[in-house]
Amino acid sequence: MSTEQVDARPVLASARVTAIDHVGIAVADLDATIKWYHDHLGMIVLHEEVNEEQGVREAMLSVRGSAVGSAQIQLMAPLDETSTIAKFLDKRGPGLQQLAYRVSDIDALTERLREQGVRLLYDEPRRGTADSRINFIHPKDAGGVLIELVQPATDH
Ligand code: V0V
Repeated sequence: MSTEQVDARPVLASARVTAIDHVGIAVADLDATIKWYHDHLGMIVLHEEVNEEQGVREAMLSVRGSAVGSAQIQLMAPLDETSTIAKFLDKRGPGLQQLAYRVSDIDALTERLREQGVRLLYDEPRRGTADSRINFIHPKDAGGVLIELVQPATDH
């Protein structure tokens, strides 16, 4: 093992991806889509909120009886035409918009990613679902996938 690999270990231990948190789907009509997931797949809403800064009304869905911490489906509808999700719907139509990884230390992880030349969309993490802290890796640096990094709130 090279010295470089040994040196990276403490950083990796504190700042790493711990799980797939959710898959984000852009939708035009949130209520109609929630009903579709319920009626056809039996999925239930665990959480719903409006995030003004991100320009979305969103719902987190899960499978009934799933373990705490299981990956969820995030349905996002635009609040208005300036929303990122409105632009996405205009360009591509409804569908998969992002893949979100849960991380243990978003500050340390994003610092390391920057050092590695990976573009983050925000200088500092912003407020995500349920007071989590979020940032995004530019899709051009992640094989065409918009990757969200999410550190849940400590009391969540
Ligand atoms: C754009 N591109 C994508 C993409 N959006 N590729 C994969 N997945 C996506 N979702 C591609 C696009 O095809 C272009 O490729 C290139 O990236 C640049 O796109 P653009 O049209 O010039 O840029 P915009 O204006 O569409 O912006 C794209 C970014 C924007 C990613 C910068 O969507 C953004 O800021 N996203 C982060 C915020 C966000 O997504 N908020 C909503 C979720 P070509 O054509 O040049 O090859 S809020 C949320 O998840 C919350 C609250 C939470 O989970 O807690």
